Amino acid sequence: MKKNLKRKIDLLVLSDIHLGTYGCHAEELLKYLQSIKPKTIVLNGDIIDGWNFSKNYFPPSHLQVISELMNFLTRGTKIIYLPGNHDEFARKFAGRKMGNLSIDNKVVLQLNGERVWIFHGDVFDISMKQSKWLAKIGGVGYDWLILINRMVNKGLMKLGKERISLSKRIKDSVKSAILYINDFEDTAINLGIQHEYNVVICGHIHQPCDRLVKNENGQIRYLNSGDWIENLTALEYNEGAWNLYQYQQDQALHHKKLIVEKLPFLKNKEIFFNLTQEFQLQ
Ligand SMILES: [Mn+2]
Repeated sequence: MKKNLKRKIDLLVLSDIHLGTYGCHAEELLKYLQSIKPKTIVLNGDIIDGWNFSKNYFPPSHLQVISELMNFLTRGTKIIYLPGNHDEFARKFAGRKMGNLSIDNKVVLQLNGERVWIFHGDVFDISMKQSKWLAKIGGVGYDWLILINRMVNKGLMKLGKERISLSKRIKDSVKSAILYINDFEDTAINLGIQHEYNVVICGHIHQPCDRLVKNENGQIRYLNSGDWIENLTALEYNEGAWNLYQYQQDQALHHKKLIVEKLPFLKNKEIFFNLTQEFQLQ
């Protein structure tokens, strides 16, 4: 039997997977998860998209991501889940621990003598606090945009033209979006320096980043794990070094076959039928 050589990683930071949305690249994420063996995983928010749950879109590949994370837990990987604004329902469990799984709002890790501060980052969104509903509409609109984008790209590919990213174009061209990203990063950096952390790690803005910042108050490394809608990125810490993983650059993985887990993903009707059978109510 061919031995499955999985890449060992001391710490993996993943965020903004947005399971349950059209934009989520669950299959690519699954391939990535199947290629690694992390000791600890920090799920840094927006893992499941609760806002879009009502649409009833949750394909098997999205369920398999959850299953794969459960497999990690049973194999001894520690998972620290820091919910974000899209999965804020889980924030009610902050401070709880169940075996290898713990839920919190933020975490401080000591890595190679460095103080590493990890949190999702929506706490900086004043607009979120003031008009949550507006932000929610924005979130749904974003998912529609991704869907329209996919159809446009299908058409473009048929015509032999290159794919485009509408949301990236909008983000890059709208001044307020650029300002927002800059503001977010500056806020995280300044707060991190103020609290004397060596590294600050966020998610939320779907903008992967790894940079060392020095200013008059001190210096810090700012990292952002990006997302699995547009950038398909993660942060890996191994043997004392950080690496911004980019699926798009990982050519070897593109050709690898996805192992589809044969799980009985039942329809609601079947689940209830089985239940009544199990209890002999029929
Ligand atoms: Mn978020």
